[in-house]
Amino acid sequence: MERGWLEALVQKVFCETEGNIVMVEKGDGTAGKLRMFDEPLIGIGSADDPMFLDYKKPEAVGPWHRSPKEWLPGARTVVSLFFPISEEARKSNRAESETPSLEWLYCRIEGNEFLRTFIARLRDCLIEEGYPACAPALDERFRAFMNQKPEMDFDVLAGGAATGGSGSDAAAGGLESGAGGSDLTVYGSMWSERHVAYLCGLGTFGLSKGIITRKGMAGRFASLVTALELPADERPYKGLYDYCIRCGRCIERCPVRAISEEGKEHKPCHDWLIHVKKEYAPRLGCGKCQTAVPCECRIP
Ligand code: B12
Ligand code: SF4
Ligand code: SF4
Repeated sequence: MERGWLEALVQKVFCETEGNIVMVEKGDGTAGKLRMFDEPLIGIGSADDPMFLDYKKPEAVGPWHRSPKEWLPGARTVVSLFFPISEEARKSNRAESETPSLEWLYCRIEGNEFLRTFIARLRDCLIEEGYPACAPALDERFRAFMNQKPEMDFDVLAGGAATGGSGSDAAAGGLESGAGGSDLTVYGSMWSERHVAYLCGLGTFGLSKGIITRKGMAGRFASLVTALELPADERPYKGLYDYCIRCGRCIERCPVRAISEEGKEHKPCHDWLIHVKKEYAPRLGCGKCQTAVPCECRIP
């Protein structure tokens, strides 16, 4: 099978999946239509890429990060997709220095729902064509950790092989991060979309920790693993941060100073998102570090 076949399938599913256009209800009682995402960029990686083993190291993601064959025995290919946030939604979030725009919040919540529907359909289309597939983010084994202790059935700090583990729910939080020993708590997940995107050649990390793609950083990722065999894309970079020019604009943009020249702290960012949710529930989001910055919609 060729890459062109997958590209055509992605485009078809993207156009046919409902939910990318939403009505944004403004506080003044008016409502306006918003197209949340542009067509996705596609990156293809090999399920056997040795970098997946590196991701199990504590300094990368951690031993709870599952490799493609742990999601789907027989996996050959990993497909990572970057959905750029539309100009309209990006523009709306550029203006304010602190409050996230309503359009941005819709892209985070309704947008996430759209992407879950999209990736489920893409997975099902591949299965119908005879290629087993799994979208880790939708898998019942998937867990994200928000300042939580990963509950694994092996010793995390001993670096044991990641073979399962019950994990914990992403909604909780509140513990101190960075602790050693058995109190280790992390921000992370069993399948990091950004690390998968990096491996699939879609882009590199930035100082603010988002991935900068050739359509910039303002956007969201989705991915799947499949038994369909396709040639992997070449990674057009060598270093983790190659696309970041270290201009420091994201440092200035962050309302809670979570970013510095040394990198980014997840806790103040997470606390800010919880604060935003108090006002805008059921929505949350921020993304100031991804808008009005040189890496917003291109490689700077
Ligand atoms: C947990 C989480 C959070 C946490 C912690 C963030 C984090 N960086 O981990 C909080 C709540 C703070 C958060 C906030 C936001 N998030 Co968030 N979040 C996630 C989630 C669920 C898991 C992330 C994860 O697994 N992290 C793992 C840890 C290890 O990552 P890390 O510390 O950054 O990784 C470093 C190390 O690995 C190090 N490293 C060391 N050695 C090595 C070796 C190798 C080989 C490599 C590659 C790396 C490496 O380099 C990395 C970068 O410095 C993902 C969804 C998913 N399943 O992936 C979304 C996700 C990362 N979030 C996303 C977004 C958009 C946001 C927000 C903008 C919220 C919003 N929508 O308004 C903010 C932005 C914050 C920021 N500046 O990055 C997007 C990112 C899009 C992008 N362009 O990159 C994701 C991918 C969701 C999605 N489906 O698109 N998020
Ligand atoms: S704003 Fe500048 S420093 Fe921050 S991630 Fe983008 S390019 Fe890097
Ligand atoms: S790091 Fe977090 S709090 Fe700071 S601008 Fe980015 S999303 Fe907002």
